[in-house]
Amino acid sequence: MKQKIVFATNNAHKLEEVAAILGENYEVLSLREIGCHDDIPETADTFSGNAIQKAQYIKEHYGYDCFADDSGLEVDVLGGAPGVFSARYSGGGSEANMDKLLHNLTEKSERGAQFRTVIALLVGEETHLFEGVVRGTITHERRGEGGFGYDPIFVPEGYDLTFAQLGSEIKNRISHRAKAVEKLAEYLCKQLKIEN
Ligand code: ITT
Repeated sequence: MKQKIVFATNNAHKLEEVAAILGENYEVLSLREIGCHDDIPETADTFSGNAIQKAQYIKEHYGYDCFADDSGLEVDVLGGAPGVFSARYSGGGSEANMDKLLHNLTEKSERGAQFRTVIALLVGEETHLFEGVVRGTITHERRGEGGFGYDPIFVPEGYDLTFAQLGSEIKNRISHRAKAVEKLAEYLCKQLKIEN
């Protein structure tokens, strides 16, 4: 039987990626599927703080064991910005966020960056954190149509194409989210074996 688990996110792209990475043994329930249409608060100043806050909100208001991720892009030469503000960097959507970032990197040759995800899993009274990082560089212009957020301007280390060009199969194997979700899956799998 599939193990049901709630993913506390309003981002449909993240939900799709995580369901694909977790694979057939899990049924990942969206917030809509548990009847939640709330704007979940996200006011901490760290990824882990925000991930815990989002998961705790669902646990407190809806009673489900669940996990949430907080993630973002950290650019070396900008001191780790946009970081926890990745979704709200420009005040507009993804296009405006990329415009602002490319503008802030104009004429900068040092373009190292990383995507980072922290997943908080709340089961019973326990909280567990899982982290994933992928290093790469920021391009000078958008390339590719796939993915979401900053994917068209991020080239992961070891590749020449952006996440948006590489497609979901490769991204879901090497991304920050993939690395964190693999650790989550390993943990859930171990728990399941202990319980049965
Ligand atoms: P939830 O809080 O509802 O989960 P969100 O989109 O607000 O959804 P975050 O707070 O974690 O998610 O913000 C992450 C932002 O960082 C996201 O909106 C993107 O702009 C960027 N980001 C995170 N992971 C990404 C990825 O895999 N590819 C491209 N951009 C990503």
